[in-house]
Amino acid sequence: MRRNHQRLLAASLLGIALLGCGDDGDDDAADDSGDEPTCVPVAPELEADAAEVVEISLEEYAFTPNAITVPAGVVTFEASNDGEQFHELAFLPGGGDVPFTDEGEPDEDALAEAGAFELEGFAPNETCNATYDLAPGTYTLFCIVEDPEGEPHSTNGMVGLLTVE
Ligand SMILES: [Cu+2]
Repeated sequence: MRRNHQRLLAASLLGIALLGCGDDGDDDAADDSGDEPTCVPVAPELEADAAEVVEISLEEYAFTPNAITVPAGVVTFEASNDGEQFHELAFLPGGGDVPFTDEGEPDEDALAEAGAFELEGFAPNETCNATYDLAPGTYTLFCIVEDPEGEPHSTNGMVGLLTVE
């Protein structure tokens, strides 16, 4: 499912690039790279209710900080992609390891069953916010965007621990 998503994303980026050739007048002047933003914020309408804003840096292959404690309730994660690849910020309620299938792929069914949720992957040099109303417990933070060798970033150590008190 994620692979399909990435293919679609690649196709849509290509589409944007092609459209861009004949549509220079609509370029976003505020974005000096000229690229379309890839961030899809989660629940921006809840940000005003956030009791805490957590800044987190995403890069190859780590979250910084990689251990975070927040109070239960509405929390905004302000995620900066400081790396050179796309990164996501995904949450696995209950903590523990990211589940994998027998084929060695991240187990999307098991993740869905566990109630995993995510800030979708976004491009380098972007900052993207995700706001959630969090219940107490532990959550594994992870990124399973694939590296150039096709390995999920989590396998390279891109994991962390969120404790909600
Ligand atoms: Cu990543």
